[in-house]
This record gives sequence, C-alpha cells and structure tokens, in this order.
Amino acid sequence: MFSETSSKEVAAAYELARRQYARLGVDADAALAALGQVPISLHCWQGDDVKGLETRDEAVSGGGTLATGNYPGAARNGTELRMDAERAMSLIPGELRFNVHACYAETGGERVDRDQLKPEHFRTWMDWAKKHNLRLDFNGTFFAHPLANGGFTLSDADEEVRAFWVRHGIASRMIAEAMGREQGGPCILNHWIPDGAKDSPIDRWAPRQRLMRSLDEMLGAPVDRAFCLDCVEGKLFGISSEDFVVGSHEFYMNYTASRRNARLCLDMGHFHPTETIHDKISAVLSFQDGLLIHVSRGIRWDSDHVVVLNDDLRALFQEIVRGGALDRVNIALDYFDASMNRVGAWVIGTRCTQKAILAALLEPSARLRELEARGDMASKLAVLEELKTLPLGAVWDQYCHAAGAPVGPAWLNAMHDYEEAVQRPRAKAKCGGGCACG
Ligand code: RNT
Ligand code: ZN
Repeated sequence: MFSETSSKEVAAAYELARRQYARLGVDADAALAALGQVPISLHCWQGDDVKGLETRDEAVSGGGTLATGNYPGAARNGTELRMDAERAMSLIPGELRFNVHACYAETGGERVDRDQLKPEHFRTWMDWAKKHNLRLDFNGTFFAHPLANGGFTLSDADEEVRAFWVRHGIASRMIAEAMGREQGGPCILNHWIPDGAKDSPIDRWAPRQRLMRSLDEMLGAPVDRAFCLDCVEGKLFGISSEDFVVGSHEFYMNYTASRRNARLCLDMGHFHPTETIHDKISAVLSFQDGLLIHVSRGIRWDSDHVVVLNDDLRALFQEIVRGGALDRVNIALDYFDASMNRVGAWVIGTRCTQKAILAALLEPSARLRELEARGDMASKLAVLEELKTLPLGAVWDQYCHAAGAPVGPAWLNAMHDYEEAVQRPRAKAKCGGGCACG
C-alpha cells in the first residue's frame, strides 16, 4: 500500500514550488491552467493487446503490430474493456478523449465485414462516451484481416482487394463523421496501413501510385470535415515490411502537403531508431495547419513500450509549447504492452505524457528565446539546467489533487484492488460472456 499525500502537504509543497518557478519568471498557476486545456486521447487497444472484438476463424496478421507478454487480466469483450478504461481514467487528471479502432465494432454476434461497418456498430461506444463526457477518435483497421494477409491493402495490385480497403476507409470516415456530429466537434480519424515488403521489391513505384489513388478515392468521398478530421500515418518499417513500406513518412508528407485533405500523423516509434520527432514539428507546422502525434516509446525498434517521462517526450512537448502550437496538435497515445497490468499501462503513459507537457509549460520560454537571441548561450544553458532540478513533482501533485485524481503513487492501490477483484478472476474463467463459447 502506498500512503496518500494529505491536502496540506500538497498545498505546502506547491506554494514553495510556485515561488521557485516564479524566481525564473514562470507562472506555475498559468501552467496548470494551460495543462487543463490539453486533451489526451486514450487508446482502446492497450486494454486488450490490440485483439479487437471481431470473431473470426482465419489466422490473421497484425501487420507488424505486436503486443508481447502474458500478464493476466486483459479485457475479453467490449464491456470489460470499457470498465477497465473507466478504472484507468478515474486515476488520471485532466481532459481525456477515447480512441477506438474499427476492429472494436460491436455487431451483436453478426458477421459484418470491415467494408460494411456503420455508425450503428459503434453505438455502444458512442453512448458510453456521452455518459462519461468523452469525445471519441477513430481509426480504420487495415490489418488483422484475411484481405490484409498478403501484406498489401490500399496499395494492393489486386483491384478487388484494393477496392475493399477503399470501402473500409470510406466506412471509417462515415463512422468518424457520425461520432463527430454526436459529440459536436471533430473526431480525429487516423489511417495507418501496414503495406510493404520484406525484401527488396523491384517495383516501389506502382504500389505508391496505387496508394495515392486509393487515398484520393477514400478522402474524396463526401464527409463533413468539421466532424471527421482525417490523418495519415507513415512508418519506416514493420515486422515483415523491413525493406519497404509503401506509406513512408516522405510519401505522406508530400501527400498531405499537396492534397491538403488530410493531416500528417507522426508516431514517435516510426523513424530510424535514433531519430526523434521533436525537430519535425516546426518543419511540418510551417506548412500545414495541424498535426496528429502518436505518443509512443520504441526500444531499439518500433516496440510500442509504455510511455515514460524520458528526454524524447520532454523534447517533443518543449518544441510544441515553445512554438505556441499546443492547439495545432492532437495528442493520442499509441503503445501496447501485455506484460503488465493494462490499467497500469494506461495510467503510467497518460500521466507521463501530461507531466511532459507540464514540464514544457513550466519553462520561461520567452526569456530563453531572448537569451539565445542576445547570444548569451551560457545563461540559456544555465537556466535550462536549473529547470531540470526544480520541483516539477510538486506542481504535478497540485494538478492531480485539484482534479480529484490520486496524488503520487497512491493510484497503485486502486490498480491493485481492481486487479484482485476484477482482472485476476478473468484468467480463471474461460470467457467474459458476450461470445458464443457458453
Ligand atoms: C502501427 C501504428 C498504428 C497502430 C494502431 C493500433 O505501427 O503505429 O498507429 O499502432 O493503429
Ligand atoms: Zn501509431
């Protein structure tokens, strides 16, 4: 058991911290208010290791997405998934959105293929979101399907396969539009496709031409952009697409810049292993209106480890905050770890993302810019170093406390109780209900 921090303790530590930040010209109250305006989109797929809710007999490929680990207690159906997400969200302060993938459709046992999906198959998600005052985001699922097993979807040479996935893309857009309409604001719809080749394809050209055509068809379908905000996510490589990915970063950079009907999504794990995305923010936003960020953590490859407060994450939000671009980025989590309690994984990654944003908001960026412009590099560096040891934690605790979320590690008590009462018993039962196994 981790003991709770008293309100008095939180307030006293915050008061001291506030004064320390003020000495550097930082208004901690303003930073907290700004953090409260930044929604983070929680991804449904951490709760069940990207399995989805479809029933199928065929073996399907995850298209390079791979959750490893077998910690007990993963959600086995939509009801459990929502329940777990609720538990996680109760342990996180601030505004949250919820990100649903098309393979989490609930069709009441009926087999509905991906190109036939309709808003009604996400009715439960939409009602749940409304009840919990959450806005939804959405994703087409272009993997884990027999027609994706060949390694290609929107760029497949087989016209039937390509057309199927275009229909799926359009169906996803209609669903996102319906979600957006219902919530009175845009649903961020991300399209990621796994298409690529394991080994040196002779023809890298034709698949890219086909992808371009498919995207034009998909994104040309009449959908109200006030409610459905399309994004496209590039990647460097995946398992089984080590040599060639059709939808590479450069492909989508050029696609979004020339067509202007979709935004770019930058996933922190989708570049060369030592390449980070913070330097790309100002480059992209100099030309484009907005950007979707997939907050993730790769270790040696696109491993989608649970996000922690590391230098990459801090640098990313420093760039966004220094550029005054918080309102031009959408922040969505994208990782999946099956080797730990999934509620814990959600909470850790979300709270760390918020901490990184807070750390960036607690920088005296105007003063730092001025020091740099004056050529006073020693002062700039010294202030940056001073900031590293200022009490970020005390300001964060104040944020949690004010939002009614647990302070410090006390949230782990709730996670453990939930694991004992709800998640562990799942490992003993064959099924959580809602399926045909009886
Ligand atoms: C895969 C992409 C993609 C997925 C989700 C599940 O490499 O990052 O965003 O992780 O759509
Ligand atoms: Zn991603």
